[in-house]
Amino acid sequence: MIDETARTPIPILYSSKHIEHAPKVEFFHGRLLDYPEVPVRIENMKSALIESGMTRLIEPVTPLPESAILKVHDAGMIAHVKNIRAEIEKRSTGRNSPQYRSSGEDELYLYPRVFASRPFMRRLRESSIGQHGYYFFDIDAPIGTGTWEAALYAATLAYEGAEMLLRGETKAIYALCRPPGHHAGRDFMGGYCYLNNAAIAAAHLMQTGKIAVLDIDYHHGNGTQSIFWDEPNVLFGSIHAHPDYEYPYYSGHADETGGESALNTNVNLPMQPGTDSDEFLAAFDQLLRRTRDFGAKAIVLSIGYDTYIDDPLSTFKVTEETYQQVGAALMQSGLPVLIVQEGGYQVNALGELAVNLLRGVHQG
Ligand code: OKP
Ligand code: ZN
Repeated sequence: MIDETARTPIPILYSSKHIEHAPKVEFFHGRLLDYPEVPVRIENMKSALIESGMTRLIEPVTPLPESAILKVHDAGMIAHVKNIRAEIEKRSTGRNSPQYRSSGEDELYLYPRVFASRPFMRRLRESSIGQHGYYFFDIDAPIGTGTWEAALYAATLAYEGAEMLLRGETKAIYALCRPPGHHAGRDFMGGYCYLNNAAIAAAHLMQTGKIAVLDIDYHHGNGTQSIFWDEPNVLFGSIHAHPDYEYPYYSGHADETGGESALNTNVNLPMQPGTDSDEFLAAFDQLLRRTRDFGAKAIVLSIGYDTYIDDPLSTFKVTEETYQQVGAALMQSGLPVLIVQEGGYQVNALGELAVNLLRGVHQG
């Protein structure tokens, strides 16, 4: 056994602001299900990582500069998420509040419901509610009064991680972002995501040269892909469940290879249901090869543990040791690495899976 505490600790970035974002339900095929993207996900990872003895915890207390968000996101979308708070408060306490309350006990979250989805409806409205269906592409990312702060600090963690790499303080960092970000594009949100944490970090890291964003969450990172679609200096590589059978359905195909000014800088490796550890690791090696050929100066890893065999959202069969191999392979690239948390919903396993990943990073 290696004495893990004897090595330089890996910084982990955490903020307690995420706890105030806690939707209770999602609407799925006519049923109300428990919302899978819960605060305890991050709390479990945080405790396990501290107990592992491999890490040191950093909690930023001031948010990232707004200019860093605006490199990646539309100002109107940001204003919408910030301003909708007033709409929520009005509806929670106003004279018409009872009609919006189902039980009277839970905090109110606004869910998009009417979508500006065809040219004749695609008009940005003045009202908060009118804007809601313009900026969302699905109904899975509700907004409550704590959502903006949580998203802001999740982005801050990713940005601070990028800063630490730029200062050369460390070779690897883990940002425990929540809510996740990879489904958020320049001017759209959905799939539990509001601000694209990984993209904000990558955009900041671009000052050192070309950057690779490798996304190994179970779901295709449609937001990150779209943000860097026409950007020749960012390679976006993704392993995910094939969009023929899995969310987000409209992107993630292998023939999506980049915009006209960024040909072959987008690499999608869609996988079949039942994908196992060997297939997953082989695909990850492909992404690392592409990263090397691309000449990237740093890697942002969008990590989702929803590829895990026991994840409730997954059809993959990736086992717990596999994340250690991922971590080791990642460090074999020799590049500075920022790990950004995306999905993973088997809450009781997440601590172990995160520790395994860092064990690989530590040894690799
Ligand atoms: C976010 B991330 C399951 C419904 C699934 C959206 C999935 C978003 C995944 N009951 N809806 O990529 O892990
Ligand atoms: Zn996912």
